[in-house]
Amino acid sequence: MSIFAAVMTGKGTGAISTVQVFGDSAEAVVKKIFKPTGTKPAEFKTGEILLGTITDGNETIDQVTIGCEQADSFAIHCHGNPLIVADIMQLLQRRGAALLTAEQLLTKIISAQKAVNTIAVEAKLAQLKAKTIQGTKIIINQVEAGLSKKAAEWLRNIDAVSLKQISSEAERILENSRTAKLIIAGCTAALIGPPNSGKSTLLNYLAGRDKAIVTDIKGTTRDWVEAVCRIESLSLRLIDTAGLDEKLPAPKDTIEEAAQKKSVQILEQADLVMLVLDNSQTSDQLDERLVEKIAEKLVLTCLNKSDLPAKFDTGKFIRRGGLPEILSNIVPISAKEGAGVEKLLEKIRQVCGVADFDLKTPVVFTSRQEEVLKRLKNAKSKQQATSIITELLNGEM
Ligand SMILES: Nc1nc2c(ncn2[C@@H]2O[C@H](COP(=O)(O)OP(=O)(O)OP(=O)(O)O)[C@@H](O)[C@H]2O)c(=O)[nH]1
Ligand SMILES: [Mg+2]
Repeated sequence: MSIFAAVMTGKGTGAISTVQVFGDSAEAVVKKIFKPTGTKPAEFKTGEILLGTITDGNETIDQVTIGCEQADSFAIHCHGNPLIVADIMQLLQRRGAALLTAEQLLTKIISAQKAVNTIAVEAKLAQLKAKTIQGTKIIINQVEAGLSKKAAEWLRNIDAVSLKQISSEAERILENSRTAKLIIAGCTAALIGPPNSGKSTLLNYLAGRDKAIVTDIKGTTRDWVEAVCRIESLSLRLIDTAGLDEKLPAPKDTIEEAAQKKSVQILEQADLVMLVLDNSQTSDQLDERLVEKIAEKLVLTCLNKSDLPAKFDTGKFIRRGGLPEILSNIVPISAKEGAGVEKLLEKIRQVCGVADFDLKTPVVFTSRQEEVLKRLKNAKSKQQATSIITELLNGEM
């Protein structure tokens, strides 16, 4: 006999929380702690919801509804106060339930269902963490269509399809997965640029509130500040940086050095670099060593303060050693007045490749799938390819 319980909703205070109970003794335990409204005893039927109270002996803990999802799986919807949720979980534990995380419980529930492949289990878990609704759609699409369909197709046609074709298709899937990851997990953008160019002003504008301090003193931002904004299918995490504009590297053991180190770290981990330049300053405002640091990154250049007379000359910037790629995606804006920001948002989606991404495209969405697909790309024989594709569909998580 087994029973498991997990809180399926996020931590903190919400209107409603859900506690999931699962296992072959789930029904018996739920019946002991649940008093349905009315006089009839609790009678659970799959697909039905009952209203009542959760009680511990004579003490009522909360009024709840309980959905019977399967004969051995129940969703208790209680009030979102974390103290109530904790009380219900403790009560279940005293009644013999093993307390699990939402992920662990979902894995148990899904794995118990026959005829689901590993991708389906991974999809259920990954869906919980997707940052956008489009992200959840990409994941769901991999179960019946997308990745699963592609894998089944490879297996079905293994005699007709060449290893070279499988390899190039796997490569394509890995490539598309990088874009899908931005939609599923969100995109981190580092705001960098010379002092006073308006990085913090832009962050505040995009965040819709004053998160970072803005002054006309160079080097105002010292600590890094972040804000999340949403651009349709993209959840964009913006990080304002400091100190990168000082001469690199900064003197040892100074506050500038500490800020620079943190900013370099942020820069390296960022999916996108938003380089903020000052249109009212000359083209030598950008340190060459910073240019080198962003050469390998996806860069979008915001030519800020476009409301002021222009002193920035793109031709001169390139002649001075600035890379033309840095200016290939350049958008004039005024972060102070909001001019050009709509265009900037559109450009961000375009540069990230999410603007017209087909949500049904086969992609990988877990590190296991990615690792398996990388091996498939280099498979040396049809036999090896077959076993790798089978592993993609049915391998251990
Ligand atoms: N005219 C004009 N002024 C701007 C614009 N954006 C920012 N500013 C001004 O430029 C100054 C510097 O802005 P910040 O946002 O603090 O610049 P920053 O890049 O974060 O500066 P540091 O943190 O010092 O590196 C402030 O006085 C802003 O009001 C703009 O689009 N137009
Ligand atoms: Mg700043």
